[in-house]
Amino acid sequence: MNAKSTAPDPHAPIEHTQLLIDGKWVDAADGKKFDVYNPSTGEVFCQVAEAGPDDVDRAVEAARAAFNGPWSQMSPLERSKKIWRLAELIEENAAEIARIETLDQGKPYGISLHSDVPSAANLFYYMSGWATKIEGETIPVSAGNGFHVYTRREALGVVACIVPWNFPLVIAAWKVAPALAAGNTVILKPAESTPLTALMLGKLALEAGIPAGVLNVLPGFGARTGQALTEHPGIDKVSFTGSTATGGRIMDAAKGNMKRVTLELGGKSANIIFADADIKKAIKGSSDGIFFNAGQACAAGSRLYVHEDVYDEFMAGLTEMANNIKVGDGFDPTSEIGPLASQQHFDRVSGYLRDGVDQGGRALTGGGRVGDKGYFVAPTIFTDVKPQDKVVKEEIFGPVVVAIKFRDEQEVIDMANDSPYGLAGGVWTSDVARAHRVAAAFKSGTVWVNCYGVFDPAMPFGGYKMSGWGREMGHEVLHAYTELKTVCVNTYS
Ligand code: TXE
Repeated sequence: MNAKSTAPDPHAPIEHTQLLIDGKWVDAADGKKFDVYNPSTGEVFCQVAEAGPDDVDRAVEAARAAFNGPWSQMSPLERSKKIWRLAELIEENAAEIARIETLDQGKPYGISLHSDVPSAANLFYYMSGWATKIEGETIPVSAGNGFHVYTRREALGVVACIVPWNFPLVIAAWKVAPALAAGNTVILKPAESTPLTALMLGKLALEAGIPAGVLNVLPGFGARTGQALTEHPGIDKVSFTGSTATGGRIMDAAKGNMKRVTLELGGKSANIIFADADIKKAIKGSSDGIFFNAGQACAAGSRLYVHEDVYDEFMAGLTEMANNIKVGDGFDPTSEIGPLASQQHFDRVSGYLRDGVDQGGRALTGGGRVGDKGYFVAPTIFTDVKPQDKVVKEEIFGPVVVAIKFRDEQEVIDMANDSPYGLAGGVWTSDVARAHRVAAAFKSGTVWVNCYGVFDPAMPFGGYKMSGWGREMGHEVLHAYTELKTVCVNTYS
C-alpha cells in the first residue's frame, strides 16, 4: 500500500455541486439538496443538488437529443480523440480530483492520487482506441447463393450508469468510457455518499469537447433518483455496480421496456494459500487483497483458506502486517487506510464484528473501531469460524477477513466454491499445474495466481452466480454497450 503523498488543503471550496444536464449546471427542479459527509470526521462539508424524477426526464431528453444529434454524427475518430482528451484532462486535474475523492470517500489522498485517478484516466485512454474499432462481420450462409449477410454493431442509445461509493471515480470510468466509445450517451448517477468526482468528470468531459447532453450527471439517492432512472422508458440500458439486493431491484425496474442490464454485484472471494507458496509474498498480497480501501472492494479476498502446514507461519505474518497498518484520516500523509465511507456502512460492518464474536469466532487482531470520531475500523482477522457463520457467508465489505485451515486441494476447492457469489479468487502456489487446475475449478469471473487485486482496462471483470451479469473492461465490454444487427441482402435481383 503506497498511500503516502503530500496532502492538499481539504477545506478548499468545492467547485461543482449542481446537477449537470445538457451541458449546464442546474439546481434540482424541486430545489432539493442533500448533505455530504466527510467520513474521517463525520461532519457535513457540502451540500449537493438531489435529482428527482423531473430532472431524470430532463436528462433523458438531453441525452436522447445528443444521441440522435452531435454524438452520432461525429466520426469514430473524432469521438476517439475527445475521449482521449478527457483522459488527459483527468491526469491534468489529478490533484483536485484526488482531493475531492478523499474528502468524500475517505481513502488516503496518496491512494486517490496514485491509484484511483490514473486508473480512471487509463480506462478512458484504453477505451478511446476502441471507438474506431467497433466492427461487424460478413457471414457466409447456406440459405441460398445470392445472399450477402453481414452484422453491424450499433450503439444502444441512452445508458444510465449507477455507481457505488467504494471507487466512485474508477467505477464511473469502467462504465462511462466504454459507453461513450461505443457511441452511446450517458446519465451518470453517483452514490449519495460520494457524488463529487462524478460531477468533476462531467465538467472535464465538456472541456474535452464532448458535446452537451452526451454525459449528464445526476447525484441523488438510490430509491428516488436511481429508481426513476431504472424505470424510465427513455433509457435503453442500465449498467450498475452495487449490492446484490439492489441489483435484483434494478432487474425488476428495468423490465418495463426490457432495458439491457449489466450488473456487477457483491462478492465473498476466496484466497487460497497452498503449502508450497512463497509465504512472504502470499502474506503481503493477501493483506493488500483484503485491507486495501478498508476492505471496501467487491473483489476483496475476504475468505482466506490456508494449508495446515503453513497456517501458523502465515497467520503470524498476516497478523503482524495487519497490526502495522496505519488507519487514519485520508489527509494525514501517514495513513494507509482510511475510514469506511459512511455512518450507515460503519454501522453495518460493526454489526458483523459483533456477529463474528457472538457466533464463536476469535479476532486475532482488530475487532472494533479506531478512535472516537469518523468511521474507522481496525483491520480484523477472524479465526475459529464455522462455514455457516455470517462472517463466512456474507459480504462484509470492510477490513475483515476470515481464516480457515485446509488439508487437500479438492477440499479447498469445494469450500471456495461454496458461496452464492463468484466474483474473484486467489491462489498462491509454486506448482504450475496446480495453479491452472485450481484456476479452472474456481466458479468465479477472475482468478489471480500468485497475486491479488490486479486490474487493467484490458482485463474483463465481472461475476459468476449472484455476483452479477456481464463483464466490464477489455474489448468484451463493448458487447454490453452495443446491439448486434444482422443484415441480409438479396443480390439476385
Ligand atoms: O449499496 P447499493 P449500499 C455491497 C456491500 C455493501 C452493500 C450495501 O456489501 O455493504 O452492498 O451498500 C444506488 N435503484 N456493495 O446500500 O444500494 C445507490 O444510490 C437504482 C458492493 O450502498 O447497491 C448507489 O448509487 N439505484 C458493491 C448504488 O446503487 C439504486 C459496491 C449502490 O448502492 C437503488 C457497493 C435502486 N432501487 C456496495 N438503490 C460492489 N459490487 O462493489 C440504491 N441504488
